[in-house]
Amino acid sequence: MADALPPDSPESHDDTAGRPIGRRIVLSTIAAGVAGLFVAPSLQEKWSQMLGAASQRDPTGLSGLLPNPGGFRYFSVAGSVPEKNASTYRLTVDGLVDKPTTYTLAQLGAMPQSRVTHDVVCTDGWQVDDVPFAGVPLAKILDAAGVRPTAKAVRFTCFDGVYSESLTMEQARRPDVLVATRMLDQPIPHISGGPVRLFVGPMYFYKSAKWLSGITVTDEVVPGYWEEYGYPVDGWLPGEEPAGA
Ligand SMILES: Nc1nc2c(c(=O)[nH]1)N[C@H]1C(S)=C(S)[C@@H](COP(=O)(O)O)O[C@H]1N2
Ligand SMILES: [Mo]
Repeated sequence: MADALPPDSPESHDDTAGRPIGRRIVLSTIAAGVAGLFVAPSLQEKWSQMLGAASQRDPTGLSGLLPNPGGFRYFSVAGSVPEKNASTYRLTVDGLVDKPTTYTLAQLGAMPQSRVTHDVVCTDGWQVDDVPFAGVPLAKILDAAGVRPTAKAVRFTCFDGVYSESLTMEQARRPDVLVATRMLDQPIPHISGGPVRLFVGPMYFYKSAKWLSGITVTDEVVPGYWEEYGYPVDGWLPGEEPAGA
């Protein structure tokens, strides 16, 4: 919820001059400049079909130019993001591990899979209830890499070249944290951060980094992209914070 954020965070609802560029301004820029009138409608059509949900339009009509199936709002801090597929996608795991590894999509698919259904909640005020995500529990990937005793946290990077996120080691090992390859029981489309995105069920959706390409085990939490602008590093949804955390 917005009131969980610092008053002048980039997602606050009273953007004024002099503050960092607000989220809705970024969204508008994407709508007007990148997705544009030409590309967006066909994507929107495709997505509505793929995800079997009606698209929605906002009152300004601006974000309505973006694919918005089932109530999801497309967000990217990067203006354009390269598309990756089964032959070009790679996930690297490195840092404080005994066995740095690079995974293909097929290799991720061969690992133990898990399905987690959770409400998706953005700090901007939109929410989609009971969204199933599936993929490899992050804990399995950490185990396979052999996390060293000095490790305290995990840093996530993305092939958009800009976004990053972080979790403590304890958070990262929760069963509701996935390296997700499926969303709504379908492969994750590019626009939703596919082919692989992080899914952190118990936290605000900004923690669920799209277009995941790097997992680096670190000795301390490295605040992620929005966290540099004042977002809580521990992005627990209301009621999800474990006692004593
Ligand atoms: N790489 C990347 N991941 C990201 C973001 C982003 O801008 N870039 N935005 C975050 C935020 S604030 C939200 S609400 C969700 C939006 O995911 P969606 O576009 O699938 O709705 O992605 C999160 N992960
Ligand atoms: Mo968000």
